[in-house]
Amino acid sequence: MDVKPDHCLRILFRLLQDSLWLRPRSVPTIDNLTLAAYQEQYEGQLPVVWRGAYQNLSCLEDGWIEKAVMKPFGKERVVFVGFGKGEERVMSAKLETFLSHINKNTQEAWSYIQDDHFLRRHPELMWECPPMPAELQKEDLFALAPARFAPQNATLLWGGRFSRSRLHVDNYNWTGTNLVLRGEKFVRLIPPGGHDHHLKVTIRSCGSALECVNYEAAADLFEGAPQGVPIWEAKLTSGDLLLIPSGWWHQAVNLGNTLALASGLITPQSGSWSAVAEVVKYHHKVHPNWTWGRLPSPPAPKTKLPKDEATRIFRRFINSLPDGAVKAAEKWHAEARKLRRSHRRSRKVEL
Ligand SMILES: O=C(O)CCC(=O)C(=O)O
Repeated sequence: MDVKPDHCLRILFRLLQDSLWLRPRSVPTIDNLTLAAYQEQYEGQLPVVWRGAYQNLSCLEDGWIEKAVMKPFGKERVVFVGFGKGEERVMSAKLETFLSHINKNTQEAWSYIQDDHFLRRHPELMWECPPMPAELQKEDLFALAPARFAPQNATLLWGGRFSRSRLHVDNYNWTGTNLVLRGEKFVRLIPPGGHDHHLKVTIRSCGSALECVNYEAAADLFEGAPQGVPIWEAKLTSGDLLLIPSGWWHQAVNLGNTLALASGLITPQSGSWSAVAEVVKYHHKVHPNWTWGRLPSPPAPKTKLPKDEATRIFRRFINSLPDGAVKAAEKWHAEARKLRRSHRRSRKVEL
């Protein structure tokens, strides 16, 4: 066979590219990252593990979880995902019952608390242990919106070995945060790009007060990751805060009894326009007849949006929301209140 040299070079280049892509790249871990350095080097660009973001907080001290969470709320019901016989089911049980099984997980059968309501029922826990540092929280553009549109953005994550989240992109393409308080987890991430067709993606409603599109993939990055997709990875231990840029796919697996808090925010350089686009995309499909006010124009692609421009865009977006979105958000809150009351009632009976 006559093989041309440029053909050989192309094959060599492809092999090199594949081997680089097959080998996951490490997410940088930075001790004592400053907000300015984060914004300059990582926000909207690359994931980073911020080690030491929580140095002086009592929630990282030995015994805090037992004293502040397990003892007072052991009899309260929590929402968890149970995996068995190849399927996941959303279930609920008393926290103490869940924890009594946490070391019994196997590869084939595990359970994982992924509860969006628990921390909202107990805001005092978040005063002691904010899911993200205050200086980052201050950057959240959602603060510009009326409270009825604010998403539930504090998830309690608690699971034993083998338990894992699904590969997904966070709602609103926001900047995701994942703070580990106890134990260890392994996280893999994929940058946004043209590789979604490798991941078997399902698109649903995100289920927030202000609806948006949610992306979840059938692919599992810990069980034969898809070929030709660039993967980044990090191992998080107690006190580590992972910051996930806008639009990055991610999935985590717990390596032992691991408690973490996940949250998110919309920052000027990571997702302000993309959050708008996700909300508009959802409503355009589901409520094509709703009337919007004047939407902001999209920023030029790949520009670094200054804070005042991002703020202007987000404000105009909020002001343009249709009446139907306002009513839907109010209905959503009424239902969430009912759910919280029913939890409180069940707590009273059980005590
Ligand atoms: O730690 C995990 O299981 C991942 C959680 C997560 O990505 C999320 O809640 O958005």
